[in-house]
Amino acid sequence: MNHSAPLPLVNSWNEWDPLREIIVGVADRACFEPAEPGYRPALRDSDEPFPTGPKPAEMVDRANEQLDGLVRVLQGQGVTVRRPDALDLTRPLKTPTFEVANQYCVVCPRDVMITLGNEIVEATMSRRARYFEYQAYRKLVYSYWNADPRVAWTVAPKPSMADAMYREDFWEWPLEKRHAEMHNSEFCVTQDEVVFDAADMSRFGRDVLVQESMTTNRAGIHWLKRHLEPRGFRVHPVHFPLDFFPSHIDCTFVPLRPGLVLTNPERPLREGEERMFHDNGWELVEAPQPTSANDEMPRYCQSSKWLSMNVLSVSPSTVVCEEREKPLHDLLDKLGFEVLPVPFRDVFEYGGSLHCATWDVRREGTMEDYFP
Ligand code: DAV
Repeated sequence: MNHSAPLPLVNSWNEWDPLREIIVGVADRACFEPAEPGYRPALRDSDEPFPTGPKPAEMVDRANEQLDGLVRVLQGQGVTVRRPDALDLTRPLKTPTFEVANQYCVVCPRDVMITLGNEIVEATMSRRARYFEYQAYRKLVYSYWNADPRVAWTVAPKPSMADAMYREDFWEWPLEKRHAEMHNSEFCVTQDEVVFDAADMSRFGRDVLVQESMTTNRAGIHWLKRHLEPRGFRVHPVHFPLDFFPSHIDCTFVPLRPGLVLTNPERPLREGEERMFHDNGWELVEAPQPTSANDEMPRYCQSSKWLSMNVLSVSPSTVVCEEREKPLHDLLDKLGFEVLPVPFRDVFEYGGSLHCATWDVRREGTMEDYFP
């Protein structure tokens, strides 16, 4: 790399190169996620209805404290940290094609925004309550885009999110139908419109994995292919057929450095899809069981226990992990990583852990070909 030329302000080609600048979410004014055709929040421990409306102030404060703790750890590593705008998320939304009672939160930029080299891509999103979440990041995007002509900015086509875009009976499918449909990768979103969340992607230099899921359909992957492949990327659709409710790849398949991916032992890749890794000498290492079972996750958390592996790389040798996940710390230690433990469980009910709650804007490095 040429060290005399400063990096473009937006420059991130993979999940692990040395981190220079990152966005960390904020919990201010967050609401409970509303039920909608693309989503059915539920309590694990009771049949009571899932709460609605704004989250109580003390919950928001607890999450913000932990988000601020992550910010301090990253700053301690010399990383520039910026934050999105706290939108007013509490009012009902009405567009020509849908209505929803309120928005959700701006805690998880990873779901909405992705850096692909020197380009920022805003995802289409898949849920009504998250349709306008990009607005929280627009000031940041403009600041990068105005300051550096090398920065590209693309907004993916917004879907209608009308009733017909969804298969609402998905949520009531009996287990047998779920088994059958899962192999066709058919979930709650139909294939008629381009739909993807940014967090279904994982970046490996020239190669970008995209998970087909509840939040990313085949039309979405097709759009990404047609957008990215002329720019020198290769887009690989991937599937984890044992995950009945797949959403976002970063609790399932998590690259940590060239040659090493942390994998989910309960969610193997579809047969054949691991070939590019084996053929190129990459090691797939299974994550240990999380320290909490699914029913021990925080009460309003809708994610699985595998938030344990939702780690954030500061460099190819330094990884931020949730502080309770000691078995994972030990594994990473054995693999030669320095682990920075951070308490983060109060953030889980906002949709994710350390990787979800961030969006890396600038890392060192350039487009490498790890799978020649
Ligand atoms: O395993 O529940 C959660 C992803 C959160 N954005 C899971 C995936």
